[in-house]
Amino acid sequence: MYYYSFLFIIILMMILLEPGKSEVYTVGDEEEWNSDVNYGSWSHKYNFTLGDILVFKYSKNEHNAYEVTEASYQSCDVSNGNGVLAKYESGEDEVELSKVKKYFFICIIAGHCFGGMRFAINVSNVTAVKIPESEPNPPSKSLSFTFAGCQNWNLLICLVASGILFKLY
Ligand code: CU1
Repeated sequence: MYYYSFLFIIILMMILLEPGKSEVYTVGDEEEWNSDVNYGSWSHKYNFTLGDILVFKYSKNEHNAYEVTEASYQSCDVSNGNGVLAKYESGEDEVELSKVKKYFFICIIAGHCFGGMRFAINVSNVTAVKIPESEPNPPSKSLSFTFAGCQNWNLLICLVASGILFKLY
């Protein structure tokens, strides 16, 4: 019986912790952050939520990853630093999506942005999206035949049910 309680707690924890888990996405997946990759289609593969992390992997000095405004994303123009919100240039940049908003990323090396090294993503709030999934969990109902659960049941039915379960275990 102790073993089953322990198992139940583990399962419950997995269910409760799952919605808040942040994901780590390597931009471009195995193709990483490079020329000749269609990042428009890459960015539509996933639902990005608050707290997720984007990792830009590329050869330092060959590329970079700038977070820019929508205008600079459209024009590929960040001359004089216009429209730049953040600069990432290490070659392995981790960018936490810490705001619910639309993010725009480009590479500012000449020709790369127009060549395809740009994408936009919509970051949504975890709780707003995941609420339907965390509604009453069926597992907790099927495991409510404990003595504590007897308060909610006709005592006789409950004791019989508990007796059956004890024999089964
Ligand atoms: Cu580039």
